[in-house]
Amino acid sequence: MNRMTIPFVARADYARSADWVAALQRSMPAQRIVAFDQLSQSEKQECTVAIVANPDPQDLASLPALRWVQSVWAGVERLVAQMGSTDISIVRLVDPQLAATMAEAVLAWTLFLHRDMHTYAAQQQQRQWRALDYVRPQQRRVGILGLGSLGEAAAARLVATGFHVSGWSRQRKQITDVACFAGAEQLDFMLAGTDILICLLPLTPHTEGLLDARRLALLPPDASVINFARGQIIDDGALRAALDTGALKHAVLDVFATEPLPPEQWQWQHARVTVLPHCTAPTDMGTASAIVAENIARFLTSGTVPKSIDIERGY
Ligand code: NDP
Ligand code: OXD
Repeated sequence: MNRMTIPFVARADYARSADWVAALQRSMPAQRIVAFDQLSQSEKQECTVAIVANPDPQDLASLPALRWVQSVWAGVERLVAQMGSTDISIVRLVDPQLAATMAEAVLAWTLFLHRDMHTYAAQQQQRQWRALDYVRPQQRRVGILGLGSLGEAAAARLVATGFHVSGWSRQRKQITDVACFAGAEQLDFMLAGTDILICLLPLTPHTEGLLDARRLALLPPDASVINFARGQIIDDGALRAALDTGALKHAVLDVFATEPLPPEQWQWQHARVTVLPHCTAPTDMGTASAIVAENIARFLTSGTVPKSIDIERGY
């Protein structure tokens, strides 16, 4: 089989391009992996597959033979939105290591809220010596929005730690020890019984602004929110209002409508907000490169494009 040239396409300012090209090359020694800006005009005519990290769609448009792109990120919502209707298949990263990393982060920040670490940090600022009542994990109701590759792994981790776990997806799922819900009405029901709400949904036209003022108000008093998915899924004004009044106890936010979060944004200074710099589940270059290499090898031997996202559905 001829050596194929496969471009790695990322935004011009992406700092890790060279590292990715090296890692991907190591996992696919029989192919030639090359940064997009190193491609010659004739090579551009021939590329049928590209590996991407949040690419500029115009770069992809300059590859006329392109059949599919493999993202090294799990979330491809920006690419889907920017590509619009397209014949190019978009394959996102599905990596058990990524799911394990996310599940670890979900457990860590759920415990942060469950054991009131934010309250103790605030009390320390006031030199206040006050022990809060202990709540067993079995008494804490954790609800997960999105039971895909990340949500399901997170649910398993929370169940193993003893939490009372429920989850919501588009199609109702069956997961051992997880109360599963689907559809708009069941979402309202689930929210009313959720102390810690974790968002692991993709951003789509259906999920944008999903957690609005009405739905946030369904959460019981003292509930908290964790958003590890995409900022636009929670209505920013509604979240701020619920935190201002104390209707929501705390929010752990790893994702924002604009990233990096601009210095003037309210979340930085809000006493009830923990800001994280989109760091909860970084892609592991080693495991991801191996998965990408397998997908590309299968394509080269059988012509099979891996399962791609459904453009209509948005994820
Ligand atoms: P999946 O596609 O595997 O899972 C998505 C889940 O959301 C599925 O359970 C799906 O339901 C559900 N869902 C989608 N739309 C709706 C809807 N309208 N109503 C109800 N449920 C819905 O995605 P992943 O689990 O791999 O990733 C989820 C998101 O996590 C990514 O899109 C990305 O935004 C984010 N992410 C964040 C990272 C970080 O570091 N902060 C790292 C990686 C990803 P169904 O099962 O019925 O299809
Ligand atoms: C991803 C992310 O989608 O980091 O991989 O959000």
